[in-house]
Amino acid sequence: MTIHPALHVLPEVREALEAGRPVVALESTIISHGMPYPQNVAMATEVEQIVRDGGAVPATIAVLGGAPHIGLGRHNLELLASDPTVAKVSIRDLPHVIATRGHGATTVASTMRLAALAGIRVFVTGGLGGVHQGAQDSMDVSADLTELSLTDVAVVSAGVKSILDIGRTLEVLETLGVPVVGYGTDEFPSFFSRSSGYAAPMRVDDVGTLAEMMRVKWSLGLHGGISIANPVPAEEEIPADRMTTVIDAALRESEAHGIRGKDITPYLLGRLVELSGGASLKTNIALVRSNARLGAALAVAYAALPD
Ligand code: PSU
Ligand code: MN
Repeated sequence: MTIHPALHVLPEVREALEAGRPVVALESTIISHGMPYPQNVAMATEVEQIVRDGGAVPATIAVLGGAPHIGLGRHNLELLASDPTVAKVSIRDLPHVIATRGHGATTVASTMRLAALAGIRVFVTGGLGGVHQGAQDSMDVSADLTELSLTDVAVVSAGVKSILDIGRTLEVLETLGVPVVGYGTDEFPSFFSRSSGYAAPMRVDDVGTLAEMMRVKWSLGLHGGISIANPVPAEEEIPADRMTTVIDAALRESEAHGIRGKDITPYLLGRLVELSGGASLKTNIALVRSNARLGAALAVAYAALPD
């Protein structure tokens, strides 16, 4: 696997990639636009340590001064967490932020693409983007879904929040040929809650089988990602009915304020933290920790497969 020459790869990450050792990609929109400061930088630092403790090298991905970075030092994590000029960068935004030498926090879609250009096959995040509620009219469907259909990276998340239309999101992923796996669960999780009312399209209970799915899929030339939905630990979940009240209030406010496009997800996440009195943030951090443990174990299992 060659590493694309435009990437700035942290030496530790480059050495691991060249030696075929496990590496886990981490996104940065969750840092810059998904959580408040300073909990965001604490989360980002802790999650990197969890990946290390699990036997893999963490590579947080972002665009800094127009350069796509694979792996960040402390100073850059702090910048992403606190600098208000950091743009939210999805796939369509990559050429602009690079050409204008800007700072960009990468979404699931753009993190996947940059990870793949570095040869990283496992990526850990909190929640996927998807089909927004009301997308029948607004046509607001996250580029995360198209990217999952294109790019060969396994993405560990805690499912899809009910700020999105979970049923339609699952339908689009099926159309795009993306395997959606419930990890240790028959039900697709809804981020804050272990339940969603929707069945997980398939279930796997061990990382060895997940690694084998990755190998099989790509060796058959079935390009694209695998979505691994890891339910939030039971002791940390917020029951779906309690979250629904908060989410409905946030959605009504976003409509009243005319929030649209790339601003809607960050707006809703911020309001959820406020309206839940901080409970949503606590659960968000807990589920990212749990996803990091699973992602590290998966990267280790995938690296151990025979060539
Ligand atoms: N869901 C979260 N936290 C996040 C995001 C989603 O719980 O930080 C971010 C991710 O980076 C995801 C992006 O890729 O929002 C989706 O944004 P959009 O719908 O504009 O594609
Ligand atoms: Mn959108």
